[in-house]
Amino acid sequence: MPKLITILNGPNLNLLGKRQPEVYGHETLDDVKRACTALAAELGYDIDFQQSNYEGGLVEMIHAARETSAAIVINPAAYTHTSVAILDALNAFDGPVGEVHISNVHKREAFRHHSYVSQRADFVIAGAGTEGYLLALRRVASLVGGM
Ligand code: CA2
Repeated sequence: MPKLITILNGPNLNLLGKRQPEVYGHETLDDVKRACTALAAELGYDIDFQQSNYEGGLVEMIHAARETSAAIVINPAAYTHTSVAILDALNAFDGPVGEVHISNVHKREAFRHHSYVSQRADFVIAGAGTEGYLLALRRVASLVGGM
């Protein structure tokens, strides 16, 4: 039976492809989900792909992943820069964690340069567009494979 990888998306990412294409591109979150599902199948994994606009919702999804998933890929969106709660939840997860940002946060405003989640993430991909999700998926799969 294929192992599961949880892919989590934070606030406002439901608007992906619908606003600010100059920053986040033209692909929608459904497009990203489709591409991740196809790559995961090639790699021998199933994915649980979710989005929430609520900090507590994301915390609960991370708790659920403790029981179901071999790895987490997370784009915490604005909570990247504010959420100790998401960091604490990720610290209670045992498998690999990849942090993804569609935009290059380091080329943007100073408040986007700090990430609480990076204190837990095994790697960070920023500025690769939505392809960053696929790169992260390959990397967590190889980390799970090597564990
Ligand atoms: O670059 C990223 O992926 C971010 O995590 C996106 C967050 C931002 O707060 C982070 O600093 C960097 C924002 C997500 C909002 O996504 C939208 C997409 C389309 C239209 C409006 C918002």
